Amino acid sequence: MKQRYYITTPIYYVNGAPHIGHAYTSIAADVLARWKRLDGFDVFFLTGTDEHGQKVEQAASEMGLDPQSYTDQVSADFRDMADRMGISYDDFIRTTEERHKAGCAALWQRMEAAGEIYLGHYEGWYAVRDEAFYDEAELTTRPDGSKVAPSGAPVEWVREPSYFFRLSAWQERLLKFYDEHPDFIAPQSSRNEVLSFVRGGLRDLSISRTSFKWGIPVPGDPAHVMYVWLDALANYITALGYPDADAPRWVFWPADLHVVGKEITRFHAVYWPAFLMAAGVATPKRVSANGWWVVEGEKMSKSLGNVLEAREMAATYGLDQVRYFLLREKPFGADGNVSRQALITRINVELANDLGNLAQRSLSLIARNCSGALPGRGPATEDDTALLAAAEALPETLRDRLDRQAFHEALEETWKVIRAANGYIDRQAPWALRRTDPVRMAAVLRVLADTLRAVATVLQPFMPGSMGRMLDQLGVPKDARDLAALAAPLPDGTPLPEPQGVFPRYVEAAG
Ligand code: ME8
Repeated sequence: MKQRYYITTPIYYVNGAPHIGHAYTSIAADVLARWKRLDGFDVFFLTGTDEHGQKVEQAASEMGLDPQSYTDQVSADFRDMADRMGISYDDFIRTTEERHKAGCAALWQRMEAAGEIYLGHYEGWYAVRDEAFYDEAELTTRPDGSKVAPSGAPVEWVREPSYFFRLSAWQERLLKFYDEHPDFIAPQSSRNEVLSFVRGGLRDLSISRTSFKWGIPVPGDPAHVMYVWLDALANYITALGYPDADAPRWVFWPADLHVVGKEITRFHAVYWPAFLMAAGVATPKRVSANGWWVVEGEKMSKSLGNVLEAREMAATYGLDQVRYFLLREKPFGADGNVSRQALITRINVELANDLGNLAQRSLSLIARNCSGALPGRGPATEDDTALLAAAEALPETLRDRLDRQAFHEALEETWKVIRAANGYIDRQAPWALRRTDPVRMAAVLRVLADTLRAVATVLQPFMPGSMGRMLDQLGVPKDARDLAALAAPLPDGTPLPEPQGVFPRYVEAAG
């Protein structure tokens, strides 16, 4: 039986249009989902939208719309972004769906039945932009006397009746949990942050609000709506049919990986496992946080007008080119800069030149000199063996890197092989062998074709469209494109289609 793998993206707030930051996290999760499928796993990949709470209610009212029609519109836009960015999700959950509301109410009831919830009064600071409560000590005072959260979000004083979750009682159990699961939080910096937050002592968490209506009503007390983070986190189990343990999808729980942005690790690595343990549900295996993108050195903001839209970027530079750039440019957990120049350089040097030209040169030599059919291997030289061994090692190397979400290393390792293949083709000079030793020429071209097949196979999760086209040109049948299929060589004489460039150079429009 296939091993299962459940991976999620954050569900995005529908208070504004999707941008490259949202696309990035979804693309990273998509690469992993596609990689696991390629590696023979039974994958369930979830994404969706987070539609309740004060922030969304305010955004709807600013647009003069009722929250439901507003969220319908914005959620559809996020789904369109996911579709156009090639996100291969198995389900797209919306927190306004009945299945979610019902599952979320059930989670509340389990926590309540376990004695983990009580009614009280909340008085303290709240940042609507972060949908988060803050302690006085976490805030900074601006020169004008106003207070802001560590994220820079303005805070307001809230005073209202509220249900609380007994988070204060979970400190020791959480610390033990992190200790027993050293890989639960990545990267290390996020793990350290979470550990020091929990070691610092936990207060009970306010989990309901009464001052607005746009949320899931608290079971048995509809004057309250659930805190949007409790509502949102529950999506990861409601999408699988929680609380129905017989739901066909429930077999995927616990999640193997929650991919998130670094600013929301506290919610995923502290509150979420505590809620689950309180309700008697298994905890997820790992939370991996991505760093923050800025654009040309500046934080993206509507007022600066520098918000990058992923679909527009894909239309300008190519979808696979953008996907490649985002995962290659920085380590996943680190912050990074989207710069137009860096993007163009990667497209022209690494994609068009290193990989595109290698494929084009190899395939057109086969088309011209081997009657357009895959030549057979000859007796292997040392040079052949070294290149083939490097190519054959790729699946194992990438498995290791991708299990740690080290996307940039996975790509760097693949490019080492591509660069080695470029060195090989220059040394072997098959174009010259054509006259002097056509048998050896055919053998060299076969080594190149096999290397390209391995490279294109492992790169499919990153660049599904272009690598699919490269595998077409290499004559690899559609059902022989997973990692396991690499073990079986393609039959000699496989007819190859006319080669066509896969990665055009990006040329600046004149003027
Ligand atoms: O936090 N760089 O939703 P959200 C990198 N609804 N990643 C970025 C980014 C940037 N500049 N901007 C956004 C929420 N992201 C909650 C989540 S989950 C149960 C609920 C990505 O719409 C990053 O992954 O604010 C971040 O965590 C996510 O978008 C935040 O999306």
